Amino acid sequence: MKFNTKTIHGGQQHDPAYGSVVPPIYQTSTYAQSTPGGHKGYEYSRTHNPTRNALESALASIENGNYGLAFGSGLSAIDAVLKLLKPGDEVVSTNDLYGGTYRLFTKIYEDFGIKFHFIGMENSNKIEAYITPDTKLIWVETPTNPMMNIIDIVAISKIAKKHNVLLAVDNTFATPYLQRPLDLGADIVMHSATKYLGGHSDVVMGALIVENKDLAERLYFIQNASGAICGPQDSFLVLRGIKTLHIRMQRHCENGRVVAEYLSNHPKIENVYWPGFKNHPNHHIAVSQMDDFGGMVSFTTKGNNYDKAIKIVENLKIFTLAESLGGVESLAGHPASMTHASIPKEEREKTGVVDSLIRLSVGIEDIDDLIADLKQAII
Ligand code: P1T
Repeated sequence: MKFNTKTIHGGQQHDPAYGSVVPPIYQTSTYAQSTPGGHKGYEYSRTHNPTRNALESALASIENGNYGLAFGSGLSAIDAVLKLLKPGDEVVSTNDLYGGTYRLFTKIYEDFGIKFHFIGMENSNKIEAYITPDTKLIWVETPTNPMMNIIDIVAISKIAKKHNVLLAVDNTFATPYLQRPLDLGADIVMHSATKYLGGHSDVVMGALIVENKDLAERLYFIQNASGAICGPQDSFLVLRGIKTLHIRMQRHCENGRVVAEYLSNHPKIENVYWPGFKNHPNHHIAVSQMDDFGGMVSFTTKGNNYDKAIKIVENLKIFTLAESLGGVESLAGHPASMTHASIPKEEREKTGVVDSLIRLSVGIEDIDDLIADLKQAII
């Protein structure tokens, strides 16, 4: 089955009860048993729920994995991966990453005795120096949030395999429409399904997808034992979102390209971060591991003025000033004061998250309206 067919049919079957074509929302916490243990495969909805299972099968299918797991948020999915570790273990992580992920690593898991090395991974040769016998996980976000750095998944997976370390890739920005990390050698794919997978800014959800059975079993154990699952209504919504992922992503990519090119020719703009530019430092890697460049674009204005950046995001009328990304509607954010405010200023500035940085999630509206909005907003 090819990708566009998978988004609609992958891992799906008509509901066995009445043949319903769309998986019903099984809004139940529990399931009747005829005798203790005498049930139809479902006993309690933290452990299994048919609507969530339908979604988990779809997730596995679109990421070319064998097992999918859905969680109550992207961060709870990451949290489940971290629970594979124990005190004394070390993690090598991308230094430019979602602020909430950084906060989870440094404010929660460092206290549990896990050591994190945050490094720029644009040059994959740099990683090996940080790997010790205690390293158990390499955490990669690509493209990174918000600087749009591109990390070479194949190269890093070779290093991970050589040292017997798990490689997890946060595939939120690219989605499997553009990039399939398991095919590139990753062990775990993670998503904030809140974003492109859901696609309509109406659900908060996370996902993990793996190929390996033992790893899947460990993660299912954590999912059930820790309990950060998502509900059936949200599972239904994300399953519905996935069915149009391919056509939405196609338009996100088309609009993202026009916005990136418009900004790069704008006299008041200093830098535009978008992996589709030939002069993006890892454009060649983006070309090799992604099928297009996505709908996320970040930029800075000349003079790096905080107040001016705030004014620009306030001026926007069709782009909504809001946290999050990946929905059909265009959003704009100011990472330094919003999504990445939990990273200390000196740390975030090292990776380029300066005061004038603005991040756009380019939606699927008419591109002329989006360009006109940017034109009137940029001062
Ligand atoms: O918000 P949540 O569903 O818990 O997902 C966290 C997360 C993980 N990984 C990436 C790459 C993300 O972008 C996010 C969430 N990001 C935002 C809310 C944001 O505006 O960047």
